Amino acid sequence: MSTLSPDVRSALESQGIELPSWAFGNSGTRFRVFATAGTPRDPFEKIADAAQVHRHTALAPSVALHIPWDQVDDFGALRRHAEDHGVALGTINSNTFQDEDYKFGALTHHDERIRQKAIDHHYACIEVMDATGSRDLKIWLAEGSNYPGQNDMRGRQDRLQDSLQQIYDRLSGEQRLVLEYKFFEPAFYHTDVPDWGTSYAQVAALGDRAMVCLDTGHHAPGTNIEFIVMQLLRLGKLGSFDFNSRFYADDDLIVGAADPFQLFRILVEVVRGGGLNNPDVAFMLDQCHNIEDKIPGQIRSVLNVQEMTARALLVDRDALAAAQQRNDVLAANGILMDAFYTDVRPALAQWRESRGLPADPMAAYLASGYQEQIAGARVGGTQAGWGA
Ligand code: PSV
Ligand code: MN
Repeated sequence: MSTLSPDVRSALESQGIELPSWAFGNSGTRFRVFATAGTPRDPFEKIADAAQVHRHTALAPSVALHIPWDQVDDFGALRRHAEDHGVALGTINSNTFQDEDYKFGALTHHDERIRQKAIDHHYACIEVMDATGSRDLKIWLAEGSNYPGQNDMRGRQDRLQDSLQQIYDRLSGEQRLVLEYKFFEPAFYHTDVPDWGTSYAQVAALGDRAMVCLDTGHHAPGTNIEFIVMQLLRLGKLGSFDFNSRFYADDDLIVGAADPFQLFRILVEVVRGGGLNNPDVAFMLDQCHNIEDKIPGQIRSVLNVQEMTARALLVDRDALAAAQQRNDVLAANGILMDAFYTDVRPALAQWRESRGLPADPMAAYLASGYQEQIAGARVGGTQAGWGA
């Protein structure tokens, strides 16, 4: 395919994908965290790197922060720094998974002192949001148990509801709470928010500005994620995506790497359900680049989302609906597959050029000299890592 229709072009033009600040720091597995020359030493340098992704793709206008990893003295200054670099500060992620006190829980803890400490952390995150202009507070909880009988799951669920309510009541204006689910890790017997249904039940009890966050790496193998996307859009509760890719566990690899077809199917449901360019549905990445360079890793990620969005937009909806109506199984499936198998890359390259963007953002970044520049300039200090 060599050209995109005006409808497809205008849908793609509005697409924005939020980058995670932590993608620019060092990361790794529990076996080794590998350092990379030029890795940012602080949130200001992370933002500068994120801005490179936007510069070459026009796809990544905002950056999510993780607190306390991105704690700074002056969030107003960080906000201005981001604006000077042509990006905005986005979602604020709370973190209750790296403090000794939270070994047995945070927002679910039966010890009222610890539970209050976790609630207070979220109040502090809301203050950060006030300073950064962020709309969304994203909560992912590393809470649960490892052994049957270890905990009273019901009591924890009740305390979670109460904690979330207190946090929700602290939000103001347009601010929202998004609750992310994950069925395992670091707890392996039960987690307190394991699935979309639990997240939905919790946020539905809070109010309109509480939504579900779907991280594509947080499901059991074989889960039909696009069904969940459909259902949450249908219910008006899909607040955000954390896009990444998994082969085995929560791999946090480049989105679309393991299963481009799954990414396509998810985006088909996004388009079908009115989730594309819908301000209620934030597209974010949640990834770590363990062995590949981080900035090109993020460029590849946003391009993968763009490419599969373009293919999803190619689905001939009228023909599909007609085939479905007449129960023509093979024709319906064929229509979907035709869109999936259409190589949109030449058309996307041409369209980028027509907008003054590089046809090949990966090559343009590599040729820009930025990687060499940061490797030479960022000497000394402590490189940011997952967790700092
Ligand atoms: C948990 O696995 C998670 O997906 C949450 O979004 C965290 O904030 C993030 O990963 C940390 O990398
Ligand atoms: Mn996530």
